[in-house]
Amino acid sequence: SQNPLPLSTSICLIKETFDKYAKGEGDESTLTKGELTQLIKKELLGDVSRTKLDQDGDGVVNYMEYVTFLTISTVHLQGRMILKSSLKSIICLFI
Ligand SMILES: [Ca+2]
Repeated sequence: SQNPLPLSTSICLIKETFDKYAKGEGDESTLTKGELTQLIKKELLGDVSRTKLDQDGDGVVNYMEYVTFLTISTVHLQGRMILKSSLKSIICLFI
């Protein structure tokens, strides 16, 4: 079958999105505050706090921090999906 696997595609998209913004300025393996602001503004819904993403507080967001945040978001979706809430409100609930 030539049909792309939805979950595989989504996982690739998560990495591609990180890389797309991380290569903007400075270290290509981390998101600076500026890059992160752009990513949040263009790719995520809701008022996502940068400080929650930067868990070790070193001023940049590495891939692990980014994936951890998305994982928490995904887990949180499970309990909220029935309510048909927008992703925006879901993200806002736990940050
Ligand atoms: Ca960090």
